[in-house]
Amino acid sequence: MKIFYSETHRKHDPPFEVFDGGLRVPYLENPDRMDRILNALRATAWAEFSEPTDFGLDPLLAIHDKEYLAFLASCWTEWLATNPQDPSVFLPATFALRHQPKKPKSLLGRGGYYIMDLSACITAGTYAAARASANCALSAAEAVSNGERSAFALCRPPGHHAGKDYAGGYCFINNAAAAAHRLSSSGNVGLLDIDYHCGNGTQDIFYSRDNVMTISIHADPDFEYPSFYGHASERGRGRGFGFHHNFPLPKGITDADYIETLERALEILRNYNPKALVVSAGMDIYTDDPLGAINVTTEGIREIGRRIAGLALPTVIVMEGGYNNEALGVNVTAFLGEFQ
Ligand code: OKP
Ligand code: ZN
Repeated sequence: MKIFYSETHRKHDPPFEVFDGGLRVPYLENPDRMDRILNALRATAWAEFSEPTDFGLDPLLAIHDKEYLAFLASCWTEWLATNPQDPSVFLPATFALRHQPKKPKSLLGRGGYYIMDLSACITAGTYAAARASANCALSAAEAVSNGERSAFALCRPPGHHAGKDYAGGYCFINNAAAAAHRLSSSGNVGLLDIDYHCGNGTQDIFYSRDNVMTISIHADPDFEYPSFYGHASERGRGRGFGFHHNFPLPKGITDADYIETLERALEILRNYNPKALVVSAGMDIYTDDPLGAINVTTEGIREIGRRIAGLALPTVIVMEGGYNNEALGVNVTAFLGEFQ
């Protein structure tokens, strides 16, 4: 299997994050996650590593707002120019309620407008890392368009919380959406998000479209981040109505219940009959994940991979979350191994 990976992710290494309640903790979405996955993949017989191609800004402008991307690009330089008290991260503490969408001029104002929460802090290398991450997803999409049965985009930072014009949940550019949009030029695309958290950014980007069917299986937003999106009642808008599905899950569910929900999602995809599939593969569904509260085992993750692979579609697998670093390698290889 072709795996697209860039060392550029290391430039994004925030020194801390702020948890609910205000506690400063080491950043959970850290470079060590990639090292664990890389080590496990290198030990397999089937992993074939490639550098991503640089696809430039156009494929990103197709899914993100121009001014939002400009904000990401210039934020760091602008931040340093303000002589901040703590120059290690850009992190606004005032957030926009978009009921009255007045775009602010100041840097911190734009931060509060374009960032959803305190986990998406920007550092010197964040924009470069996010661009490289998106290029991994676009490269995997290109490989699948050129006939590969599947390809893996080893993306970091992740992308599924990044909407048209906002960052959030460790995400800045929506890698899976970039891949799906690219594939949609040659036919309908299915996008299945199995990360523990609702893929609200992906939902936002494709909400009004009928040529990318988006499905997210995740912890119920009634108790879990991202709180404002991911309910079953959110079905799409306009011509996109009926082309988005959320499957909110209760706390504590185990393999068998997860697979039952997965089968309902797969049935929708079979009926849609897309030309290609993108999987937002978050491993935080794992039972021992520090951010997760459901109990899917490594064997469960392997079975999820087997069933998705059973769709027999050209498939781009995009790395999203997963924060039990010790278990990440074994879980990712268990999942990917089913696509051989
Ligand atoms: C990113 B991905 C919950 C705080 C949540 C952000 C979580 C982002 C998850 N108390 N902080 O979907 O794995
Ligand atoms: Zn997640």
